Amino acid sequence: MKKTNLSDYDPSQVPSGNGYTIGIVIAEWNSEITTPLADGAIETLKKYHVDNQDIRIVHVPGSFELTTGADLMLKNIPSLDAVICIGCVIQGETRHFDFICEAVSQGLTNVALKHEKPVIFSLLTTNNMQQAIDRAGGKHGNKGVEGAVTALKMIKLQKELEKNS
Ligand code: RBF
Repeated sequence: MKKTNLSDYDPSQVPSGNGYTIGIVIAEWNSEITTPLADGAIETLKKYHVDNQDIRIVHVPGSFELTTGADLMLKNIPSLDAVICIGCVIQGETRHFDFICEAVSQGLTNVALKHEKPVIFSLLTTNNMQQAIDRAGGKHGNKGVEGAVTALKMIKLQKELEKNS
């Protein structure tokens, strides 16, 4: 079975982001990975016509803080249509990996439901650094690009459903 790799997305299926305001929360831990992920997301948003000034970027120390970062952005910037959360957690010798991944996935789900806005999970959770490199512009694409495409699709979906309600 062909593996789905959204980095091979069909450009004709990506909605225009013209007029959308999008937040990006970037974790500083493993910045050699989160920086290319963020660059991929930003480039993709611009490619699909999101204005530079409508891309609002904040940094948080680690992936665990992505939840608070997204919550604070949505609370304080009411014009935001979605938030893309970018982090990289690499399996270590202790159970931190499990606790952080669990907290972030549950936390971001809760933030999305609380604010009723798309919150995009662009968190790499890998066994080692090479797997992260492969997904941050390497042989498995760039998950930041996929996060941006997902944000545009989810905003469009929300706007369509709200128009009909
Ligand atoms: N943050 C990450 O974004 N990626 C990691 O791989 C990561 N590993 C951590 C390992 C340990 C042992 C600790 C204590 C923290 C780690 N963090 C990591 C930071 C974490 O997301 C958070 O910033 C701190 O725990 C402070 O709340």
